[in-house]
Amino acid sequence: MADYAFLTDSTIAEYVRAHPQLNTLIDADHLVAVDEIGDGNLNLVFLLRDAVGRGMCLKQALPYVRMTGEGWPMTPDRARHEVESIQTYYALGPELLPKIYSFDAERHIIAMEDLSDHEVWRAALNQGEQHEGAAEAMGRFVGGVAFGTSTFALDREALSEAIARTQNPQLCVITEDLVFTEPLVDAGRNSVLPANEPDAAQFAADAAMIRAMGQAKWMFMTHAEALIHGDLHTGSVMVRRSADDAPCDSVKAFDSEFAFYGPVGFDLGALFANYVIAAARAYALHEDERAKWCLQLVAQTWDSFEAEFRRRWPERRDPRVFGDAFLEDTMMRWRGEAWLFAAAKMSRRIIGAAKTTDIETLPPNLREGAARGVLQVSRALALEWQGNSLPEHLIGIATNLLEQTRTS
Ligand code: SR1
Ligand code: MG
Repeated sequence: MADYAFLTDSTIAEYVRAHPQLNTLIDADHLVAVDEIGDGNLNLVFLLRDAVGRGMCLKQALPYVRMTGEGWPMTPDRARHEVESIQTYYALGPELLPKIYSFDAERHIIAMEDLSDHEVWRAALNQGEQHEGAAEAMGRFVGGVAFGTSTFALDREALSEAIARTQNPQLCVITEDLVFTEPLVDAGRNSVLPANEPDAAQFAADAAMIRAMGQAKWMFMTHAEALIHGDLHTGSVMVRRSADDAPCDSVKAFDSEFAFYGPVGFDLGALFANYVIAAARAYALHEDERAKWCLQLVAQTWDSFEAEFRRRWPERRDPRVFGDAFLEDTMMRWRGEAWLFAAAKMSRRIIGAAKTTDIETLPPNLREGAARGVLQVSRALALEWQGNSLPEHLIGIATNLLEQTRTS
């Protein structure tokens, strides 16, 4: 039994009324819409609108995983991790984050900016929309976080305090199990189409994949480089543009409840993986030009990540040993690690729990090839992550494999 009350349509107005700082932003006595819109795996998400058109989002962490129900308990303290990480990121550059209005630590409720003039990027990609500038913005976001929350920007005491405060073991274990382990070792949560069972079996028996996932999991568990988002897939990004052919005028990262001090390549790999998944969908639908556009996002994110990190580099705290040779080594290392984490992040979405709508909403005859293609790209990246990790090489590998494996 939870020891706090869950929000419902009928208690939301009372909740807002009881919090004067919220009641000045939206009129609880004249709400014209209260919609529960949570489509993620974990939380309740309500969107409110008042009679003069003002909106607000209230997000509440449940004490269990929403996707499965009470049988999978999960700390609601994840809401604090989300709020604190957003506040940290916000201080580095507010334009890429939602505004936080309040945080209720007893009921694990975050009140934040209504972004209903934005779309979830994954939904937009699924509809064939091409939001220019979003991948570049997310690269800039990861670059800013990689520098601004790390030893390059913080003194030792502040860094140690930040690492201690942001320990997030229960959420990390989800990732360690679902992303790195279970695609190889089924814990009863895996599922694929019957036609993809041989693909999943080959994947689990692939010695290079097992070796690579060991490396990836160990890095995830031990490399406390920066306050990474921890779940930066295209469903954790909101995009907005003024017209179909206009570039994005707003891009927001949200849902950072998995944030902790981890490896920078993990967030890059999450983005790369989801671009490959979006491309697999586009290839399956024979939208080849759009598939190529999706894959180009890998280069856009990498380039803007690198540019942002290099832009900040002259401000680093300790240039005595963190010199330019170190910078080059680190960039190269992160680029390879992004391949490794991309391999993990794309395969878990095919084999394990918590799949993606990009693939799952394809009809089975097309899904078969798209799933096979993503698994083959994953295996290729796991084999080559320590070699040529230029974005163009990843794009080439994915183009060839996704084109070859699609089914009709
Ligand atoms: C049990 S949570 C499953 C997944 O949902 C989140 O979005 C994360 O990706 C997590 O792995
Ligand atoms: Mg999420």
